[in-house]
Amino acid sequence: MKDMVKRRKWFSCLGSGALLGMLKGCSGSKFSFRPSFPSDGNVPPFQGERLNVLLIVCDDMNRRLSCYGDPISVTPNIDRLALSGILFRNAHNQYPLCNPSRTSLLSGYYPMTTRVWNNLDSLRPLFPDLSFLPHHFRTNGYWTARVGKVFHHGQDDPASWNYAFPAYRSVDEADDRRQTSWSPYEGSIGFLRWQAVDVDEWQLSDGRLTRMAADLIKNHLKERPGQPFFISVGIVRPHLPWIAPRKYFDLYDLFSMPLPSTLRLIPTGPPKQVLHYYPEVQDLTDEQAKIATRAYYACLSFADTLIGFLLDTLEEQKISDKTIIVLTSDNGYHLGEHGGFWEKRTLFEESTAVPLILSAPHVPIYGVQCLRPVELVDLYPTLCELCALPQPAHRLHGRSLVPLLLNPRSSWNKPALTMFNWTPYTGYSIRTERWRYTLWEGNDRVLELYDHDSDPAETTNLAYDSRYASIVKDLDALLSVRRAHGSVP
Ligand SMILES: [Ca+2]
Repeated sequence: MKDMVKRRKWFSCLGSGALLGMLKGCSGSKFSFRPSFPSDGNVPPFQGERLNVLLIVCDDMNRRLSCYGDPISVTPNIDRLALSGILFRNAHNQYPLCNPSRTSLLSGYYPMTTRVWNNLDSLRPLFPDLSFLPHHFRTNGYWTARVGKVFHHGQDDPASWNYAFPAYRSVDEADDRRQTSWSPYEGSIGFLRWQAVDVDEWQLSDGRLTRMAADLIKNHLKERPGQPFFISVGIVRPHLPWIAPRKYFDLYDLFSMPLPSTLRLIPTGPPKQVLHYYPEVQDLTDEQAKIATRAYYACLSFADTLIGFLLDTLEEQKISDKTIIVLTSDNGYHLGEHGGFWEKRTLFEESTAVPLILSAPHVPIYGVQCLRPVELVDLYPTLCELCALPQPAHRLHGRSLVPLLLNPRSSWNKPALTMFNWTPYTGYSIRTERWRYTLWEGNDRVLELYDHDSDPAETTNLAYDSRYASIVKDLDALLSVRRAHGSVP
């Protein structure tokens, strides 16, 4: 039976290239794609001309994307990026909140070691000399630049960049005023605020920053020909407030908006103390939930257009075959699941899972999906290996994804680990291909186990069902190994 499950998943890997190719909006794009056929062939080591890196980090973007199977999402540009690379279906952040997640991704350390667990903490008191990912590229001959929010606000690492544009919302005073003076917004429920605006993409901060990033790429090619770049672009949408040009709201029919099956189902798995609902948004009517959901989708499609603009820039500059592109997000986002969560900061799938698409021109396999559980902390060693850089002086906690890029069905025994602290508990959750296992440690130990083969919405906690005792035991051992690995610098 186990073998059958595995084989079925292998087939789904094989079929995904064709599936992606059928997605709406993929044809007629300017981004040229290689034909899609997976291969198990051996690949020579990465040599020769050093590749550029474009790292796009969105904010609070979950997997409601058509290339991830979402039935209504209009994200043609992310879809075409997926066609040119590997889409990781089971990728997870290490701490579902902006600053802790970004610090982990950029340092290569798990949050148990960074000790960065909120948006004000800094890694520097503990690790004053650590080389963040872009800094490591800079010291190895790359020209590095940041546009927008890459590190969290106030946590930027100046040594990482040859050039850094302002962070989001300091880019344009007029837009700052526009964003803050829209109060009351067109609509709001508690902290959920949205506005369909009658300006185009390029008058909003995310659009301005994206154009700046494109100009930066063009200028770099003129001014420093031959020097590879590492440019990271932080796109803040779909983070709140959900502001987007009106045409993106018009893409979605309000009454067709999906509502989660768990909208009014309070979970019984986690300790009650960690179910930190916001009362003002917990008990939305169906119509309110649909209005909020549409605003989120509008912002997803707005971000998608900006991502497309960056892909077009690489194409126009004839460097798409010399540039590694990574698209991801710092955390996922709940749209009402599990009894009315509208944010992240839980250890459920919607909060830990992030989109992750990696397109490297020298990887011969593309347009396929990988089902193995991977982590944002894996990006540091992956990008080092893809660009033939030495690993940094500190011991990275992640593992290079290159074996999965070369063969998305490679055996892979490492789960994805996400932690979250909510006094009086600290939770540690691992995701394998089939299971989510979560351990909450406080004055007592609380366990959760969900079977994603039969319960992808994570509604039935199997941890205390004796039939699953051996699975709990195995996963607990796996979690212990991962925690030990990630707790030592
Ligand atoms: Ca975030």
